[in-house]
Amino acid sequence: MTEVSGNIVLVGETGAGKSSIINMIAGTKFAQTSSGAAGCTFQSHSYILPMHDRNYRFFDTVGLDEGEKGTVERTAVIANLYKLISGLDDGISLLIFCMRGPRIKNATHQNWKLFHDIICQKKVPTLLVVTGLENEENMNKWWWNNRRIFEDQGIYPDDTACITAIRGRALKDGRHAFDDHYEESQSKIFNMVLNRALFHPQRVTAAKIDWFYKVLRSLCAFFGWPMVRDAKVIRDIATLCSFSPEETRRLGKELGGGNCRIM
Ligand SMILES: Nc1nc2c(ncn2[C@@H]2O[C@H](COP(=O)(O)OP(=O)(O)OP(=O)(O)O)[C@@H](O)[C@H]2O)c(=O)[nH]1
Ligand SMILES: [Mg+2]
Repeated sequence: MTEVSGNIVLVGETGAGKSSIINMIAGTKFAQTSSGAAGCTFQSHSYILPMHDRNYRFFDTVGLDEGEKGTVERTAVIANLYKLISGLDDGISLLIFCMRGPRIKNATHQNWKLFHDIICQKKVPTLLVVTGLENEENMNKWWWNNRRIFEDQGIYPDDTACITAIRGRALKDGRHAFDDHYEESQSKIFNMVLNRALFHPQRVTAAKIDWFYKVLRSLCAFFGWPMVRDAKVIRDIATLCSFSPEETRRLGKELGGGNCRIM
């Protein structure tokens, strides 16, 4: 069996370039990418990829965005996050937070808080990777020019890579428009992962239901969703997450303030 040195989770809004970064690390097209308006990755996928003489398991997650979501989609987003994180019994070594530059969106701040502060409880080193910087003469300069905006919003990454995650269109000579930026980006990502991934991964789900409840509450607050109180929705979440009857009862009590009959 392949020995894996750690789990690395990529998060960020839909279209940020998470799947493209996985492909860049793999050196081949493993993960599906999409230029369409709708999100492309609907379920988290994991890939074991070699980096020098180590193997890491990379998780390509479902992108979150600010769009209108119905109860069903909302439930699925929450359940997917839960399944992914709670399934990592051997912990997380690194979080890679992706965003699409050069413009900074509101969702960036919300997603950072959700993943870095709440889900990973500030325990896991977090890299900020800004994609879409192929038109910058010097990609690193983007960070020097914009760093203050991030710090003003409480975003302090452990390291940052300003990159181009695609090679761009093919040119007549067989090369591609962004080959130079792409290759520079690839080596940045490799170095950062090897330097920053923890040797001793952090487990982040000590008390399942308490943690789940906190995540749910924050998701609702950030995205302006009404807090989940409906018994059927709670039952759906419990089924999607494979909670035991006792866990389902506790979740219902937390969410419904004890008055909610859910079984
Ligand atoms: N110009 C440019 N396009 C990029 C870059 N990175 C990714 N893209 C393109 O942006 C689109 C979305 O990229 P994905 O890698 O599918 O994004 P994702 O974060 O996996 O999106 P979801 O799966 O929907 O969450 C694709 O068409 C990519 O080719 C980049 O650095 N520059
Ligand atoms: Mg994707």
